[in-house]
Amino acid sequence: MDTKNIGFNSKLIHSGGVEDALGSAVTPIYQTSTFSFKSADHGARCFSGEEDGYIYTRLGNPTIDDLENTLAELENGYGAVATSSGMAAVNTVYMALLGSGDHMISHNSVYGPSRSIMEKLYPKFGVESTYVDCTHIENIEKAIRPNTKLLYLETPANPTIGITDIAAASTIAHKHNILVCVDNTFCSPYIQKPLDLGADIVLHSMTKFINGHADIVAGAVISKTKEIHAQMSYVMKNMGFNMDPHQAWLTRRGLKTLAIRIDKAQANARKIAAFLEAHPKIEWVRYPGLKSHPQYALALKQMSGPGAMMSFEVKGGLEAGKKVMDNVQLALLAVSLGGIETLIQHPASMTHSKLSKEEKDEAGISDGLVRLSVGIEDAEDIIADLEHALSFV
Ligand code: LCS
Repeated sequence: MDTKNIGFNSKLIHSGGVEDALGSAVTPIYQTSTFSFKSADHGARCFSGEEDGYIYTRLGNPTIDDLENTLAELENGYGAVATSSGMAAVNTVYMALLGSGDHMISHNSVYGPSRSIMEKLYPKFGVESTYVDCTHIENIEKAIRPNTKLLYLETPANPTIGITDIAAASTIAHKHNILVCVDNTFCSPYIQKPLDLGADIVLHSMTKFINGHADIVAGAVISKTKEIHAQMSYVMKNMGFNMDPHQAWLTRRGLKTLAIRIDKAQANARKIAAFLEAHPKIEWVRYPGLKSHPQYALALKQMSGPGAMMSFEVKGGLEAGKKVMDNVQLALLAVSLGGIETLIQHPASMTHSKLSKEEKDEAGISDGLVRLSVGIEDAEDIIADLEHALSFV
């Protein structure tokens, strides 16, 4: 059916499907590396693009198409490329849009490797970057140079939960012919649609909310226009950042329950944030659903809900935070996020450990910051777990 004009929840279930000869309700796993041609001429037509047809799985596969088509519809983009990991998606964007002599501006607290590869690897290819606090929009304008090609945002940011105004940032960037990419991992399109707000590209670590079950690593890049999508597709296919069909099938299955998973995790997160904020042993809590969040009003404007990610600091800094992490029983002490299980971790020694002390300080990643990804367990049990762990402080 034509899924263009159906609602978000209906798209989660019905978009993308590739019809097969047996009428499968679910697009099957086409676990094949290659596809045979009907004739030499048919093969030539597929290669020239004269005829649509599958050639080789790195270049396209029906199970992967099912996922990519769905993602493009959910984010209101022209097209999507699915990648083997979120970092493959990040590299797809960097490689497609940046070359020797180009400059990128980004937010100072993005996922650790998204920043460290830009500062440690990309300078080898002549790419320059500036990291500023993009939650203060004037910092973006100040950082623009004549050679700036890309504004790379992550909002809410990992792990500070800082929120950048996507519409305002896109207006500034576009005045200077700069493309805007938003890492939408913390929200998913259920909560935030960066392309509708003015961005040109959206990326995801689908390892997180999109798949939602902590059983695969995956990524995606969704582009607003045909031209940008073609650039992303070229890099993905030729750098070999592609996804495996089985990985795509699992991701598409997980995606079907995105809205109901987020509804439950978010309802839990609201209760947990309120509990933590009122707790005498907690210094502060950063959660877009709390009025104390510095960008609370912006969160209400550009996100349809506060999500399920928060960070907080226990009074007593790192040692106190470690006591909490060592004494939780229901929550898993683990990196990653956006799954059905509650995860707790310490960014300064884990996900953001490759950043220098100065970079962490500048980004607001204090040694005592603890990050919580709220799952879909019973809120009372998560709260009881945190309360018990906090009793050790
Ligand atoms: N973007 C964001 C915002 C992320 O949080 C991550 C991973 C990535 C990109 C990279 O995706 P991956 O290649 O892992 O699929 N974030 C992680 C985290 O916070 N803990 O472990 C991984």
